[in-house]
Amino acid sequence: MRIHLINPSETSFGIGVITPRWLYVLAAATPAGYGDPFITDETLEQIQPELIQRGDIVGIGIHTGNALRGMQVGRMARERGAWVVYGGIHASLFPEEAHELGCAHAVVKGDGDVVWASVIADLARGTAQRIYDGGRVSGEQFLPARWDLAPRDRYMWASVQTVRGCPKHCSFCSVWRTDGQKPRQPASDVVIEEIVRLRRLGYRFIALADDNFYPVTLTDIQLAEKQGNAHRVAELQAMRSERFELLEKLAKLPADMVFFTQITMEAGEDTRFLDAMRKARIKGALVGVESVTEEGLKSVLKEFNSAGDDLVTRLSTFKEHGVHVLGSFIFGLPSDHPDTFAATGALAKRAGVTFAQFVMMTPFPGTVDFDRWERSMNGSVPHVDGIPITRYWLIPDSVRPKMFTPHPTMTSEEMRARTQGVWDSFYSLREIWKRSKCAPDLRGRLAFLFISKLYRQMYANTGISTDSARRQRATRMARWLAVPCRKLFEAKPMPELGGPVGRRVSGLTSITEMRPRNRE
Ligand code: B12
Ligand code: SF4
Repeated sequence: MRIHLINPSETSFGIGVITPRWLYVLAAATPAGYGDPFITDETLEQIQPELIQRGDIVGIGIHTGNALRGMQVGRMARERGAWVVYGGIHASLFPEEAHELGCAHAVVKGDGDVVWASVIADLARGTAQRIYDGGRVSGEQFLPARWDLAPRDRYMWASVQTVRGCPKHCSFCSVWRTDGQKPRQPASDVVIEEIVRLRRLGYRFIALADDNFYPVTLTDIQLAEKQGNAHRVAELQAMRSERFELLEKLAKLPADMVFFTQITMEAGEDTRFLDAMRKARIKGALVGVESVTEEGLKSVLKEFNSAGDDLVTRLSTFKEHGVHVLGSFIFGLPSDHPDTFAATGALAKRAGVTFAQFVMMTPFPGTVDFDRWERSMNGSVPHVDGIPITRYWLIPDSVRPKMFTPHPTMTSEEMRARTQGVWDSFYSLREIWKRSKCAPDLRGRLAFLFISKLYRQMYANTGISTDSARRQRATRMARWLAVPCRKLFEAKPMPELGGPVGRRVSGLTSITEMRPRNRE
């Protein structure tokens, strides 16, 4: 009995930008007695069916965008006589779906870190349950990933998680519902140890796959103080201190390391935090800007974001403090009109964001938007190819609608074309070259140009409602660009790098310094 872990994808680029972390976390959760799992990341290459044999266990992790491909892979594995288990955010939200489609033997809801070993043991005994609930494991139970199993020459960035969950409740996001609103943080030394292992292997670019790297804001603390809630103040301060502790330890890692994270723009008012990020070499962050107008922000329940000129100031502050912004914007909100597209593109340029993504409003399951949309159908849901539109991820992409929530004034084709126009303008050679001034020399500027073009190809035309012709064109271009780009992320392994030395004071690790690795 062999264990397989498969990250499904319709599109394979040969090279991956970021390692899918779940694959290597589940590999770590696989009991040693079964040997190292066979890992296939289809964003690199498609699975070879002959690898799967009768009696093997196949774990497939799905989010909504790759659920359909995940079902195809599961069906194929079942036909070959394997036991098929689904997990991941989509399986957590729809645990019955893979069963109904005849693809699953078992489905895991929630975190796999702890429950995966019991699932395997049950399958081996022939006593598998239909559905397992892995729950939300505590920060101490997060498993560091098995990076020794990752192909070093295929990824640009590795991924490490420093916090799961987010206290906000944006209407288009399911994270706060699935991962919870209470942030869960592993001990900083555990995070550092994992990063050290990655650096030893030759990874120096690390994406912090966090939902929100800044889970406690200054406003949260002030509010709790105003309410006279001493317990809450202490709790928030402790969480904030843990963030600073991690940042200080990151700063002690080798000087060539580069980190990237995801964060709310509230950090723009906390320059002490931004400075600590800069020292920790967190050189960039995806910031969910979503909309540049107050109305737009209100409609996505993100009033804590700034709009207009305040937004420009907030985003510029990141850059002034050494943290580059990848601004993420949503188009297709009810308050959007034809002028919104160009205005958003212009604001992104004015605010000096280094990268930007412009995504079409998509009602992802588990979100407030999805619930609203489903309710708005009043029980009479249109079907496409026999599939209710509220299960759009199962509709083959050749007939899948391009937009799910109709806009009051614009057609979906108009919005798609205008969105593409913004991508084209933001990523025109001229604009990229202007932005490339942030690089120190000509080589750096050329590297910036390549990466910008690759980013545009990988993300502008690969959304869930993109048709296959567009996706194929984008994929061809991305495959071509990915090879030279990955070279830019290569680093010499540092096998001698030591791990953190911790001195425990009142149960807290207070001192961390890097030491040469003990050779014994
Ligand atoms: C980092 C990240 C990214 C990164 C890196 C992606 C990568 N290569 O890994 C980037 C920035 C590239 C990205 C892009 C996108 N992302 Co993203 N991303 C995340 C984020 C923040 C963390 C994912 C992560 O690595 N977590 C750490 C691992 C360890 O956790 P995990 O994947 O949940 O796995 C655990 C369990 O789910 C379970 N599990 C998972 N698989 C399996 C399988 C089995 C068999 C079992 C037993 C258990 C199991 O066990 C694991 C360990 O506990 C999540 C938010 C989240 N909380 O999930 C969003 C998230 C997954 N992304 C999301 C979206 C929408 C996108 C984009 C479509 C955004 C966009 N519009 O462009 C793109 C799509 C990219 C693509 N083509 O796949 C949504 C997905 C919503 C949905 N219903 O599917 C999420 C949930 C965020 C959100 N706002 O709602 N993303
Ligand atoms: S979009 Fe970001 S800030 Fe909003 S709930 Fe999701 S993770 Fe939190």
